[in-house]
Amino acid sequence: MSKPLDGIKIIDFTHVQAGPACTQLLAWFGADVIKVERPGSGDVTRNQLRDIPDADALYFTMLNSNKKSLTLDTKKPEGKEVLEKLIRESDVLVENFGPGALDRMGFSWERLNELNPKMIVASVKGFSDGHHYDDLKVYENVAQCAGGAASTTGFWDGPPTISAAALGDSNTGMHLAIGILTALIGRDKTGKGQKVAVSMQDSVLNLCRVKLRDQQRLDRVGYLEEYPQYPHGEFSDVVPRGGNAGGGGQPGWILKCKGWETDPNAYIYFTIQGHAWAPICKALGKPEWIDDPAYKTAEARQPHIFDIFATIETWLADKTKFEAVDILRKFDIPCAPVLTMKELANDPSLRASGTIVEVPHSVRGSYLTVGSPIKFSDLKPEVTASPLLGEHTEEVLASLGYSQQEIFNLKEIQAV
Ligand code: CAO
Repeated sequence: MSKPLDGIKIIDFTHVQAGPACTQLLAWFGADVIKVERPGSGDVTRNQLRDIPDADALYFTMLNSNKKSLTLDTKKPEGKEVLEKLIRESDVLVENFGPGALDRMGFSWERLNELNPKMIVASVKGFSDGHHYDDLKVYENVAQCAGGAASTTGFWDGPPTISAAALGDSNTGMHLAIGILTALIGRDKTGKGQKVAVSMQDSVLNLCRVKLRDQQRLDRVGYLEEYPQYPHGEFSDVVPRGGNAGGGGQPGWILKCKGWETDPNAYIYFTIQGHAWAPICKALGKPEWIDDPAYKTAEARQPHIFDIFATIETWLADKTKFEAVDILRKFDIPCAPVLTMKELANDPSLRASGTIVEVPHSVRGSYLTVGSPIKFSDLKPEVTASPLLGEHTEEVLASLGYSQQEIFNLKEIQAV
């Protein structure tokens, strides 16, 4: 079956997570993604957090499916020559090296544009060009701190907290994928390539948009009525950490269910939608709350919202998280069990939808990974194994016109 990105050739000069997440997505949708890796070692994640000796780590396999691997020492003149050939016939180059690394290698934007004016050059950096921190190397948690996520995550009486979700890495990769696809559509109109840059700080901040909303509301009125600090606690002049409070206009919290004393994940998230107050009262067996002036409106409920949550927890005490959700869903209440990775890995719905997939691998046996979260009516992305280091070196070099002898020579001088 043909795929929308068939025929788009991408030089994947990425490593760790942010860049590989982007190119993996494009590979699922049909792009020919050639991962360029340093001979002998390759992407550092091949070796990080290994669970099977001598097999590529899951960190690598889960971010590099559907790609080819070409080993190439791009600091050697012979390696540079191969890369130049590849650049001349590719559509996109994606990189997430530390600041200045590509320039030092001799492949500045100007040089790349000269080699192939139609090529899109896409980069991830920690901070945007010209930012006062643009010389910094950045990993996930650094970005979460710099992008406003850490100062607004966690509980008010604890330290700034990092989210387990890869807001800095994979999220930035997704932003970059959107930028690349936009530039490809732009190229269809202009015939020209362009530079696409996404910073991890900006991508985190983009997801923290509602917190910037809250800062401005706080500046204006001095309080934030949906935060647990309202109305009994104090507000300073910065957006506080709100624990598990709902971020929009719907109060919500994580509530204990049966078994919470021994199971750290026996919880549900419960949302109190304003217009769903009557069904909530019915579900909880509290019909008298429906018209009680102390409960009837969101404004009346807010001062004692935690007493309401405590009442709901009493109702939950003899129900597992799954039983509770099965009851509450009948009343149209937005809620979900707090699911563990083990539960998600074995969830039949996620297996059926291709969100969790099992991928055969020649060295590991098989492994689980997250498939495409984007579903199409005319495309079913198939996830294939990540490549072994240099698995496609000969194939790619031959496609560039190198003879067997020339490939042998490149290997001899360890340029590939
Ligand atoms: N052949 C020869 N050299 C190669 C090569 C190849 N195929 N591929 C990479 N290299 C070289 C680069 O030229 C560079 O060399 P110099 O520093 O001498 O110029 C070096 O390898 C890579 O440097 P780096 O700064 O990218 O790597 P690092 O491990 O020191 O830093 C990271 C890693 C992620 C902090 C940094 O790359 C970075 O800040 N990237 C941008 C932000 C980013 O994407 N972070 C997210 C990572 S996911 O958590």
